[in-house]
Amino acid sequence: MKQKCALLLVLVSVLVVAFGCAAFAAEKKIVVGFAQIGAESDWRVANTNSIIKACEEAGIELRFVDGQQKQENQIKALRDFITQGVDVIGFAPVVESGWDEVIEEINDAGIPLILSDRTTDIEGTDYYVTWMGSNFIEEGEKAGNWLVEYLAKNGRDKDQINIVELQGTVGSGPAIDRKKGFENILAKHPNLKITQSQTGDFTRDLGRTVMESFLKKGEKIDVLYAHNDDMALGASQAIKEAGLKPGSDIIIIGVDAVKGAFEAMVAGEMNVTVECSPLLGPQFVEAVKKIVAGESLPKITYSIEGVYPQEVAKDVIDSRQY
Ligand code: GYE
Repeated sequence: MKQKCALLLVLVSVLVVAFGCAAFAAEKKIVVGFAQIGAESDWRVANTNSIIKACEEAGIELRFVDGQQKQENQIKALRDFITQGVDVIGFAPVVESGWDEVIEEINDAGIPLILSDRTTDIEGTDYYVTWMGSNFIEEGEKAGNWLVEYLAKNGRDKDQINIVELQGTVGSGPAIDRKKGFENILAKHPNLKITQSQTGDFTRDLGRTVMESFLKKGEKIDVLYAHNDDMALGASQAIKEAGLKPGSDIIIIGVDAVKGAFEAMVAGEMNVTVECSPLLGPQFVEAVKKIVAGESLPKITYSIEGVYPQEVAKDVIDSRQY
């Protein structure tokens, strides 16, 4: 009898442990580390919210670090994720260069890497699983093409047009490529010239102060091309303070298509915004799940995006999600 009881006890204990383990395995959350750039623009805030919400909804444990636009902060976050042994790392590199060492460490640790929004200048594509974001060269080209058409519509296609440019963060993918794309179009139109160009680091404050300095030079300015809407909106303030009308005295082109740009267009103070979607959260979560399940993914997934000129702003403003 005693022996039987002991056997039963052992059996019950084994079952309890086995069920416990199974339950634990079923509950074991996927842990993701995400090294974000910062909170420099409305675009970035929308991007962060999209990622946090999608992870929450999917029951993924997200370890989110805001790098405050500093590369060293992002490198530290990535190293911490390695130490913590997260399942997957998500990363939006603030600039393109200087990541070789830390990415090698991620690769050596065998942690799958998803690039979100921006890329690096590391050769090849083996170091990451998948990248999702926008085609920034195309965005610059869309901005240039819109300008060419707009000038033609307004009978100004033969005029000498002076353009000032507010660039994004120096060395970042979108700043390099939005400049390149825009210049690809200008190259076909010698009467369109960039007369002043400086970085505004994708922020509203710098957009305003750099525009102030452009205006102080006293040269004729026909067009402002800003690499994002936040800088365009900051610059618009400076234009008003100089006694000029943004959107009519100076044509204003932005990128992102954030709510603020639509409000400015409805008020007649901005002329166009080229869309760049920050709503990458759902796609990011899909990628994480597929990686954990051992499924394969495409190396690049570009967002599908449009161009919104002033004349459509009133009709679409309410449907905008960011
Ligand atoms: O356009 C800008 C942000 O990398 C696409 O970063 C992103 C850019 C976006 O700060 O507003």
